[in-house]
Amino acid sequence: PRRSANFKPSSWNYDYIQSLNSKYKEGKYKEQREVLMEKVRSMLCKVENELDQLDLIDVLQRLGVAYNFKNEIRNMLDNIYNMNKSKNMKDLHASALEFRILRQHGYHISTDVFLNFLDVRGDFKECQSMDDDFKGTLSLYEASFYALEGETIMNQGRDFSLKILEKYSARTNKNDDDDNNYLSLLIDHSLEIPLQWRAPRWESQWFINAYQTRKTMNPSLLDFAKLDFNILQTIHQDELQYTSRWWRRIGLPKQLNFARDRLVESYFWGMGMSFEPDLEFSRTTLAKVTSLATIIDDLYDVYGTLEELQLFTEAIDRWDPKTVDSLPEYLKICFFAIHDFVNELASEFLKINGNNITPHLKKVWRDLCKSYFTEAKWYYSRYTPSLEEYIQNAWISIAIPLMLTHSYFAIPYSFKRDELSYSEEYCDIIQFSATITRLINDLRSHKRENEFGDVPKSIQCYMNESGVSEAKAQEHIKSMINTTWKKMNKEAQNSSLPPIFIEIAVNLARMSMCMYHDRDAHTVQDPQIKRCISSLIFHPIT
Ligand code: F3P
Ligand code: MN
Ligand code: MN
Ligand code: MN
Repeated sequence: PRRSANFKPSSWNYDYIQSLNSKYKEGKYKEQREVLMEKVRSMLCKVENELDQLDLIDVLQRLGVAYNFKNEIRNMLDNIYNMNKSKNMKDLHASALEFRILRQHGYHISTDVFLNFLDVRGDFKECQSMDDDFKGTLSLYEASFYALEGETIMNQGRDFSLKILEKYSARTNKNDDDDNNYLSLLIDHSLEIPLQWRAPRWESQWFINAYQTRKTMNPSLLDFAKLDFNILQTIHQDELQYTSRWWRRIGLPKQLNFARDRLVESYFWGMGMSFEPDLEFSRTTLAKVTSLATIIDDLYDVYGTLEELQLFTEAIDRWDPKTVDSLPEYLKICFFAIHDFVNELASEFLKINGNNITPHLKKVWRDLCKSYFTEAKWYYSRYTPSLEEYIQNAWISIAIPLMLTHSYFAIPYSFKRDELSYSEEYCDIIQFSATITRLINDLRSHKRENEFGDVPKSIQCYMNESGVSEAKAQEHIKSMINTTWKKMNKEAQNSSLPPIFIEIAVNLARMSMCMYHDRDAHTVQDPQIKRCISSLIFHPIT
C-alpha cells in the first residue's frame, strides 16, 4: 500500500490571492515616499559622530530601508574603516557595533578589537561600566554570530554575553522607563534568534514596530520605513498573483493530491531571500521551483513505489519526452511539469542573454532526483547510513542547490553576462547554505517524517552511529549548524561570486533558521506562521 502523509490543503486559495489589492499602489504614496526618502537622506548626511553614524546605519538596516542609501552608507563606512586604524579606546558597545557593521559590509576587521575587554586570565571582564552594561553585552552577543572559524575569542564572547543576557531577560523587576523597555525587547528578540540568522523582511517588520517604542526614535524615518515596506509589499503581491496564476495553469496540486500544495510558502521563501524591486525574476523563479520541488519530494518520500521512482529517476536523467510513454500517468505529469518549467525558464533566459542554460538546469534536477532516489533506496532497504554518508547526499536532497542554481540565473547580474562562468561543481556558499538548511530542517521535521515513514534523518543517523540519546544528538546537530555558519561567514567574505548572489544564498540559510526555528513552518500550517505570512505579504503595516 502507498504511504500517505495527510497534508493539509493550502491555507490561502486562488481567489483570495487574486483579490489582493493594496491602496499603496496609488501614485500619491510613491510621491510621499520620495519626499520622506530625501528627508532621511539629508538626516543621514548630517550625522557626524562615528557612533551615531553606526547606530543610524544599524537602524536603517534593521528597518529594511538601507538599500535606498547604499552609496551614502558605503562612504561613511569607508571613512570609519580608515579612521579605525588610528586606535582609540572605545567602550564595548561601540567596539562591537563597529565590528559587526564592518563585517556585514565585507570589511576585513580583526577580532583584536575585543582584546581590550579581557582580564589578565583572558576572560571577558564582568561589568564594563559602573551600571551593568547590557547594551554593550547585547552588541557583543550579536557580533559573535559574525565569527569566522577559528576565532575562539568570539566563542568566549558569545558564552559570556549569553549568560548575562539570559539573567537580564529572566529579571522580573525590569525598570519601567522607555529606554529599558526598548532594550529588553531587543534582548529577548536576540536571544530567540540573533540578527545574523534573521531573514530580512521578517526582521524589518518586527523592527519597525520595536523602533516605535524607542525614546530617540525619528518619526520621519519611521514613516518612511512603513511606507517603503508597504509599497514593496504591493510589488510582492503582484508577483505572488502572477505565480499563483502560473501554478493554477499547470494544475499540479489538483492532479497529484498526495502532495503538499505550498505555493504561498514557496513564494515566501523567495521573498525572504531578496526583496528589492529589481530581483523580481529571482523571487518568482524561486517560488516556482520550490513549489515544484516540494511536490517531487513528496512523490519520493510518500507516494511512489521504489520501482516507479526508479523509472522516474531514469526518465529525468534521460530528459527525453519521447521516452516517457511507459511511465504511469501521474509520473508523466510530474516529468512534464519539470521539463516544461525548465524549458520556459531557459528560453526566457536565452531571449535576454543569448546563452543556453538548459544543461545547467537539467543537471540540478538530475542531481536532486538522484539524491531523492538514494534516500528511497535506503528507506526500502532499512539502511541507516553514517552521519557523514547521510550528509553527503542530504545537502543535495534538501533542494537548496536546485533553488540557488535557478536563482543564480534569475538575477540581473546573469542577464548581462556574455560569458557564463557558472561552474558544474556547486560552489561552497551553496553547500554551506544547503547544509544549514538540511540540519535545521531535520531537527524540526524528523518526527513527522518518521511517523509516516521516511529515511532516518541526521538525528537518527548520529544516534545510530554514536549510541547517544536524542537530546545529545540534537546538541550535536546544533553545533554542526554553528560551525557551518562560521564557514559560511568566511566564504561570504572571500567569494568571488556576485555579492547579490552571496546575499541570496545567506538569506536562504537565514530563512531556514526562521522557518524551522521551533516548528516545520513549510509543512505544518499553524496559526503562527499563517499570521506571519499574512502580515508580511497580505496586510500593510499601519
Ligand atoms: C523539499 C521540501 C522540504 C524541505 C526543503 C524546502 C525548502 C528549503 C523550501 C520543504 F519540500 O520539506 P521536507 O522536510 O519534506 O524535505 P526532506 O528533504 O526532509 O524530505
Ligand atoms: Mn520530505
Ligand atoms: Mn525528502
Ligand atoms: Mn525534512
